[in-house]
Amino acid sequence: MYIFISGSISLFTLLLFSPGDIIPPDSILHFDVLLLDVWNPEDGVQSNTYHTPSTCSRKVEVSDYVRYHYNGTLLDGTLFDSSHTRLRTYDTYVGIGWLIAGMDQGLLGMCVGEKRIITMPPSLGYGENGDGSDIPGQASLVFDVVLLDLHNPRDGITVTNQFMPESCTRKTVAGDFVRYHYNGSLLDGTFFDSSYSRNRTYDTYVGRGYVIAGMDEGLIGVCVGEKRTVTIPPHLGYGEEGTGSKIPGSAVLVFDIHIIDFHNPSDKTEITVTHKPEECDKPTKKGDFVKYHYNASLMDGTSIDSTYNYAKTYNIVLGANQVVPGMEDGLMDMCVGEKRHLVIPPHLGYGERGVTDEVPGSAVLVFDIELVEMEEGLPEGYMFIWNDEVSPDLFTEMDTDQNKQVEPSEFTDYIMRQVNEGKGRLAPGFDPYRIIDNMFSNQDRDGDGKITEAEFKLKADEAPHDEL
Ligand SMILES: [Ca+2]
Ligand SMILES: [Ca+2]
Repeated sequence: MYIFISGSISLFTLLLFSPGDIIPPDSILHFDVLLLDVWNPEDGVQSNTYHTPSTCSRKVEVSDYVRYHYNGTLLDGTLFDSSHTRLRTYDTYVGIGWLIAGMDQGLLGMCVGEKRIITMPPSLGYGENGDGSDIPGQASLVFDVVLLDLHNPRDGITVTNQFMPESCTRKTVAGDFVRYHYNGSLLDGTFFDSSYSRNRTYDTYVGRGYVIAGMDEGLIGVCVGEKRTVTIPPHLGYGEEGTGSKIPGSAVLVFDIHIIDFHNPSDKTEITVTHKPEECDKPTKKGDFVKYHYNASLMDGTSIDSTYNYAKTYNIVLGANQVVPGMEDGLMDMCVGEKRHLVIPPHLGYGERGVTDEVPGSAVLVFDIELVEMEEGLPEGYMFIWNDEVSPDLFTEMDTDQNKQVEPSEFTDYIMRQVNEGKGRLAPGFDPYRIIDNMFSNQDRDGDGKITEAEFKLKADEAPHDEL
């Protein structure tokens, strides 16, 4: 056994080799000994784990890359080095000679989060000569290590903790646009970022290199509503450099993600008929005035709005751009009494901007609609049509005060009378007086506020199938 002592060592040496004059014969010697280090050439590495993490999906193996913190002391407790004081982890490969032999062995089998004391004799540390500075020759070394991070350069991403929604009719493919929430942390649990804290989803195209490679891969094949944990090794994350402050170099990243919705820019409105009435002879078409109920929500079930809350229908003219294009699609060719489930991609809904405080940007919308009532529209381009034969002497009939010109009030009274008597029809869903005003202006060629017989005829001649 080799024993190293200090304190009185120089005196001790002196006494051993220069007894002569200094120590009188037959003296009783007293040695005050402080044991500093002790080891045996047979000694190997000793590892003592004093903290075991609650979970450990993987342990350090040869050729793994690790990031750890340590305090290095001599056997007497003298601190010679600490990664903590440098405020950065020690990052290295294990088991392939990048470390002193004792550490190469002592780190094997560790879990992330584990704390252990690794003790090694000088033969597995810095040997006879020490490291030339703080570690003396023949010193045993004691490392108090906490493992923060572990991966292998051969690693791909791993997907764990999958939570699948009850139904999943479609999974993401490259080129889809995904909106998701995430919590990002390092392997040791250190939190670095969350979309929840910003209160908005992270939105991106997948499979196009817009996000780190590991996330690009982890977002492929997911369902709306799915949750999963994606663990990403640094070569598929932020590499050896990290991101500066938040993500250290060579860090493994753990993302807990929740898919809110996704769509593809080529998506059309998805229409599912949930109830079809037995009788349906007049399906809706462009120009029809429709009255319907809707429940609107986001893909994650967040309710946006419902006409049932107001106890009145929403009424629009089909094809008149009064609702988003996806809703126009969804209301076409529909029967009174029919119910449908619509999924509307954002480019046919409220787009990238959404609606402040109601619809997030790029959100997929879900509508459950019910057509309650429908009034057939006029043929395309018409705002008024005659149901009967047109009177051959319209102008005279309109000019009730017989002053040879038709004033706005005469015109309006006349048209309204035709409508009320069922002889003519105005396009449904619009303000009748605005339509009539437009018709009047159209006839009043010189814009003097009255229609002469000449203006009347001229208009009729050049556009025989116009409103009048
Ligand atoms: Ca008149
Ligand atoms: Ca005129």
